[in-house]
Amino acid sequence: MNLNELKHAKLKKWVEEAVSLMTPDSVEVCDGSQAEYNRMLQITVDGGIGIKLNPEKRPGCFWFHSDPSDVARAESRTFIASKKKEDAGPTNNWTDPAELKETMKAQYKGCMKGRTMYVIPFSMGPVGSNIAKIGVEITDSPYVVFNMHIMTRVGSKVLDVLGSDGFFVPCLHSIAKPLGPGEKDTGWPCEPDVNKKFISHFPDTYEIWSYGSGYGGNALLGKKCLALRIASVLARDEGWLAEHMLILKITNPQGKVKYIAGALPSACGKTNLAMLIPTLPGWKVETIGDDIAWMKFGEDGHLYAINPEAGFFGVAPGTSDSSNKSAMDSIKKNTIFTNTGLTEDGDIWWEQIGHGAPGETITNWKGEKVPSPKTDKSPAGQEIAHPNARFTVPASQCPVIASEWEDPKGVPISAFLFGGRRPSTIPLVNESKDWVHGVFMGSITGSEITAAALDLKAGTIRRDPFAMLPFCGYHMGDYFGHWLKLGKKAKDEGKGDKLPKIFFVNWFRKNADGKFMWPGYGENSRVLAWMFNRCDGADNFIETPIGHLPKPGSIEPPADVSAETMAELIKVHVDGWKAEIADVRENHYPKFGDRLPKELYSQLDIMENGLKAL
Ligand code: GTP
Ligand code: SPV
Ligand code: MN
Repeated sequence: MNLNELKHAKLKKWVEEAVSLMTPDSVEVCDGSQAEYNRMLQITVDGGIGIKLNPEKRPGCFWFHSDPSDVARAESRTFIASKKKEDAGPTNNWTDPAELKETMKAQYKGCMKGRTMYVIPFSMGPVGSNIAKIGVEITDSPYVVFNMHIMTRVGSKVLDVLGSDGFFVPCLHSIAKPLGPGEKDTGWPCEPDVNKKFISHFPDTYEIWSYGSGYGGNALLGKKCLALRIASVLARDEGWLAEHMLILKITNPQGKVKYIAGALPSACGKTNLAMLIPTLPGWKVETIGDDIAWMKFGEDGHLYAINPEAGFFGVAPGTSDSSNKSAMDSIKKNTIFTNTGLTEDGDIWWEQIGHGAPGETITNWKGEKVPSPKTDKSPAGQEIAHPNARFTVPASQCPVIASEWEDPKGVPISAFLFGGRRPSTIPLVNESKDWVHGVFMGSITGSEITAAALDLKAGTIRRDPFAMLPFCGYHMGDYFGHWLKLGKKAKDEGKGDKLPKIFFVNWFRKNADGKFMWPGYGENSRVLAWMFNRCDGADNFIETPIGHLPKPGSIEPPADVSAETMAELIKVHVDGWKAEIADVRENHYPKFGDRLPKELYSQLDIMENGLKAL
């Protein structure tokens, strides 16, 4: 399709302005077809950036490795440029939007020379769903085009829904690597100077401008930029929720179904939980989504969730037949691998894949040939796959995708879970006493930093409220207020009993030897079953100052977990909680100033008093 065929005047004008600023050699409007997908892949293969994997091992699969500057989200280069600084809040990088646009325009000038500009109309959510939203991404990266094909719903059908005046989020992207006459790419094209990369959001005008990165959430702008940072602002303005949550369907042995949405920070287990294979006999888990949930209250008072995405952009290292068989089965074909290892026989490999690699040598994520690993482990710092190596795969290829995953009305949520990587204090599972207490617990959630962010020190604990720290497009204090407001509204309308219950989980407690105390993965079904039964009113809990903990014996420990360890996992660690409260009081809550809802400070007092009485 060419530009003149665009019926939407505002869209056409925006694209024309981008063309005159970025001066690409040509412009293409994407139609979302298979032929287009194949053609984009071929461009990257012909350009020497992508490698087609052995079709006998991985049919339809391709391997890429990126630049060392471009392997994860760049949080320090991510900006929330609201008109007023205070609207971005203390957890976001703020810059004046007018100044930022000037700076970025100077960089965008001529940045697509020698390349094609692709205009990608996409829908986040089933096309036409009343929870879905439309975005249009402009990019000069064919890699972005085929990844967007997988991750979102792309093409002419989206333009049909958009009509001549529908709402869309403009998403401007360039890898920032213009080509001179006859010049060709010599590797992964991007701006290698991290300080020149920009991932910018303009919440007052619902716009996204990204420059210099071709990787993941920095470049596939439907994902974190639109579906979380801009969508969280839309959700605040329109009264719904845009969250960093997986959505799973769970069926008990009696055939009863519930849907659970769960927020865990990046690389803390959402994809794994969404595809979990229960070790508990008779239980079944199916996937609706693995990273993002958009939720609106229905007329009946239930909260309905859709997965706005159409694919998974999953962490590769650690994924194996024993940890996540469904993910391994999903990625057997038609998958894009980025920054994994590449074996001599044209297949992929990563740490903890469950086996060594064939042959004498293997290509690591930097593109270097190194000795082939005989086991599935590598010394720290010498990983073959980058710790944030990822696969991009259509959700429809997941063997446990729920049949209703594309239902435009969404699925009714019975429970939320929040969690993070906490080596101490935080119990295996804990139910909040009520909605306000749940919001309080969400607001104080912390986690060890993982490799999913470029410029942070992995391993240190930071507060990551609702797993939204890098993804909330406005003041976090107001975000907590938004959650409280939705709960209050439901109660005022007499629909409080329809609100999802709120739980906290921690699969990552460690013992004195630094070993995980809980086996995790499929064994997490024991915790999901406990939550499921709580939602049905089971008397399986005890009241404590931190919330409802499992009654001893109400969660049968897995074979390799002793009774003592189990008791340790579900008890109140008074000293740890006291330290937690002190840290929240001194370091966390004061950041939000008077935008922190008063109810949350009261919750801190209530918990502190309760702990004193123990
Ligand atoms: P993002 O895509 O970055 O948002 O990550 P995610 O939350 O989907 O995390 P994912 O499921 O990809 O898991 C990340 C890492 O955590 C992988 O290396 C997993 O093997 C590991 N992991 C997942 N679940 C568990 C668990 O229950 N226990 C332990 N110990 N590790 C887990
Ligand atoms: C995350 O970091 O939470 C991801 C990967 O899901 S990215 O899309 O790069 O943000
Ligand atoms: Mn994520």
